[in-house]
Amino acid sequence: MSGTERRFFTTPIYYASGEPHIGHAYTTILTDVLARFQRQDGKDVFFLTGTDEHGQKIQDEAEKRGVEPIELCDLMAERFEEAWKTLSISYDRFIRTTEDEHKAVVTAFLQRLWERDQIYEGTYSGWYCVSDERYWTEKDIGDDRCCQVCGREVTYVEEKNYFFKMSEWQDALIKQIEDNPEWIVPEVRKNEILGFLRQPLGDLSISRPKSRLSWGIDLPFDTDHVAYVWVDALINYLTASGAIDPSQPTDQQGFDDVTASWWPADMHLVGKDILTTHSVYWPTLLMGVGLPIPRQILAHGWWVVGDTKMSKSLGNVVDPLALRETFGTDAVRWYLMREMPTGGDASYTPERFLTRYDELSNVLGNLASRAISMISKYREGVVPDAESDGLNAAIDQALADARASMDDLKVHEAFAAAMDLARAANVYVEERQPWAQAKDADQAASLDETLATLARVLVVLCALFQPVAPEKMHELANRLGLEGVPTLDEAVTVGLAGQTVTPGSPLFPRVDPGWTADAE
Ligand code: ME8
Repeated sequence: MSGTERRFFTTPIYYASGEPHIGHAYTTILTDVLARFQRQDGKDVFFLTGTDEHGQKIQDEAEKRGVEPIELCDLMAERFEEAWKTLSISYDRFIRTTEDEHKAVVTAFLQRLWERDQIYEGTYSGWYCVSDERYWTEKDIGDDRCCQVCGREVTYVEEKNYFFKMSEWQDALIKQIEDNPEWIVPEVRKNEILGFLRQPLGDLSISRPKSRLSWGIDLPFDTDHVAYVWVDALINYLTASGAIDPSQPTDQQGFDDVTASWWPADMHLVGKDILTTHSVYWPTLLMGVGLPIPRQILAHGWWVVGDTKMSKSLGNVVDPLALRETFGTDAVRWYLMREMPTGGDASYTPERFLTRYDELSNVLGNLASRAISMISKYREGVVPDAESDGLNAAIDQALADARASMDDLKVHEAFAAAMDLARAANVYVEERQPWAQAKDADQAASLDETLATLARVLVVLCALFQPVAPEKMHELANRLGLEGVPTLDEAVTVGLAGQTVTPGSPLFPRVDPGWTADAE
């Protein structure tokens, strides 16, 4: 392997029982932005997403539609892949849990747990939520007998189950969280998990009897049972990492040495609804087979409209994903990233969307248009060979702030820093007044300097905004005469003198969507 630093990012794998929606889009765009930023910063990145295709929810939905489960999964996997294409998601691998490779890794993983005496047979009796695929205790469900996550009615089941000895790993998990305060971010979520771990941790049921649910992966040691869908789903991260080779004899499958693979993941990005599965079930399962655990878990908040979590049809509210038809993909990405403080909740309103779009259009788009058109008008499109360090301090500041914010996972702040640089460049134009410099032959050298500085700042902005606005920044790079968007390091060193720029229509044109923006 090369000495380049590597980063492995994952999104949740989304249930193939329904269409992609804005919530899925948010997590996936956030992951894409982090992945693109790290690539821009010279890292070797592996970005994984995919679909979760087994379990009761899928079986029930397929039955409702009168199709086979795999037909439903094929359809939905295609829908997700199409959605990610339209939203410019640069994933490296799209995994489906019905793939043979994944099934073989799950089988090897369970076999390994079994051989390490981490699994025992028992009876489960209690309440079960089909929709969330979760067991609940009498105490959890209260008098109304409803699921604590989705509010749907739960059903009573009594069945033979295999259990993973999760309780054995409670102390190790608490130590991991306490010793590594940044392992779960944001802090409020870490504290929730620590609070949860103050109670004794139970063992985890990892199987479902085939008599009730057949759509799953067989347990290697009892084929009358399939793996619990969450265990199956979490293992996707390991499958895609390439760490495990199930075709080898059990002692050579890779459980003892993962160095030749992408494992462990650098970051699992998830919504706060699935933090327990990722920060309790998953690491303890990994401890059970003796594998390293993921390096970090980021649990973000909800997009809401009023008091409602946005994860289905929005009725009369303008769907943010539909806005891409009017404003373009990059505008939707920008809004979602800039408006939600990473980790917190955010309220979606079309008015705020427009306010954020105006920022793109009036600050960044306007700067690009005026700088390129002045180079065309005053210097026939050729970037002058002159001093270009008029905005050096602002450039250094923006790069340092953006990198620090990305390291802190404050994506909204990283792009605020990038936008501040564009603002500073607009102020520079007002101060230098290139239109006045152009009228005075004595100021030709000063005009050269102004234009060279503006060309230089545009290259840096192009590199900084690329993770959130890949389409438009690609276009901007072309207009600046570059072959592609430079990395952050290249952007500060690339020489533009003598390069020909090409004017074009506004990058972020004014559009009248039929409503007005609120005040900033
Ligand atoms: O839970 N705001 O899949 P899922 C922000 N298959 N994000 C939201 C959101 C909202 N309003 N609504 C949904 C599953 N999300 C499992 C995962 S992983 C091994 C298995 C996002 O289709 C958020 O990332 O229900 C949440 O965690 C995810 O969609 C749930 O997607």
